[in-house]
Amino acid sequence: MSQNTYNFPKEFIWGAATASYQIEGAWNEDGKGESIWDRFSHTPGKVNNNDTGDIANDHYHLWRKDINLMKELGLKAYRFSISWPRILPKGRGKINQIGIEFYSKLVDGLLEAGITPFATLYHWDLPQALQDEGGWEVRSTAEAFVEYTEAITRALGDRVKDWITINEPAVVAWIGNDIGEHAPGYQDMRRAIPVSYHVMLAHGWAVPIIRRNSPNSEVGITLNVGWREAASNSSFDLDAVREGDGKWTRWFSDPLYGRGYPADVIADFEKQGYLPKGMDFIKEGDLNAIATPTDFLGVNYYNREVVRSDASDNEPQTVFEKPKTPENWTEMGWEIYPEGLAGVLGMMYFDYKPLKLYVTENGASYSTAPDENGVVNDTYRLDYYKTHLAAVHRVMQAGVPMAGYFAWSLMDNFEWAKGYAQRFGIVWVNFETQERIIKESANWYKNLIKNNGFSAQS
Ligand code: IFM
Repeated sequence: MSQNTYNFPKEFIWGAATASYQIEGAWNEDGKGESIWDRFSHTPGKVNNNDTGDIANDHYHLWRKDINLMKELGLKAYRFSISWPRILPKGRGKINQIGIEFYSKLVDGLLEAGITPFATLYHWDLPQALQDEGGWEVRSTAEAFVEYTEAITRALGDRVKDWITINEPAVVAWIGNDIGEHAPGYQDMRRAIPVSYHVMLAHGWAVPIIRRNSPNSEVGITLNVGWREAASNSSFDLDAVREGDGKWTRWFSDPLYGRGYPADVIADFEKQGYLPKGMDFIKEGDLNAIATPTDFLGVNYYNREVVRSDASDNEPQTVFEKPKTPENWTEMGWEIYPEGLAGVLGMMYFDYKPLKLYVTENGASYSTAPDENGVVNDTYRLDYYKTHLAAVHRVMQAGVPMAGYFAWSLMDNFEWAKGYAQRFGIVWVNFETQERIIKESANWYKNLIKNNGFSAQS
């Protein structure tokens, strides 16, 4: 094998990912209940340009066309999420059969096309009715998640054999409830901490239900794992990295793998006054539930963060971000740093030893539009995929059991608070006409899948 050729094992799973609110549209059709993202995006000023997911990619109606697209690309797997309020409009209670049928037909269509469905149960569209009762801040929402899991896995468990419980619990907790940029939009760490806890509890409670209703399936959770580097070797910068990794990663991965909550992060939160009543939401047996063994870990990775403490007597900075050019930074304002993907995969595997790992999301936002011939020549995105897949290949050589890779995203879609201004798709979407155009990055990915590998020159 030449040094610049990257071959993957024959069972390696190549996929692309989406999420319900980002693509489905049909926000109030066929009995679907309101979600917190419907409420949030309908509130003026919350989303760039006041964009909403009301129509989005109209995937709810165009799903057959989208499966054809996946078939055309040769995808082996498709990661999508299920909209909880489409199944249980009020979050619990009466099941909306039409909602179940939508996903049932989608799954059948995927299987007929030879594409393995990977279903995520929660990718942020909480039923608004549950938010009105306190949302993830209260334990009863984790209980309702169990009811929802029961309903959907009973319906699809015979055909879906790969399940992801929660997507990015850190984003749910910190961006939705502390930073406030996502629904429900609170800015309050005292709320966000119990939120961070109940999403993990919901995950743990769901695992045995999925196993019961979906025999021989595999179950995991997806964490967003960022790569942080200290801007210098000063104790301030190093401690800022510890703090960031602690809050964003270890706070979720430590309890997941049976270590309980990290003492240093609890101490940070106490010092900041965020735990006035301690961790009184932890009840007997909960930590065991959160640590229920899983079959895989999903990792979402996008960029590096160079962490600089603002301590006034800090040492001079020695580590710098790359120059701000499009080959180094995506339009999200995220630095491109493929070594960070190798870093997070190695860190998560060698620290926690999950049985196997998937990259469940990785990709780049560039708005490159079709040229006069209708070709979308998205070179920067294509380069991003090449360098990041080389990183995946590298960690596999080092012994990390990687089972698959999902490009984010199958198609341009509603990028949360950024609306439609940010395009992550390997397929272009014209949101006026719903036309889809396969971008050059997708053509490259198609070739890679066909050859089960690529060469750096291709
Ligand atoms: O679009 C999101 C996705 O829903 C979750 N992970 C990050 C992506 C890019 O921001």
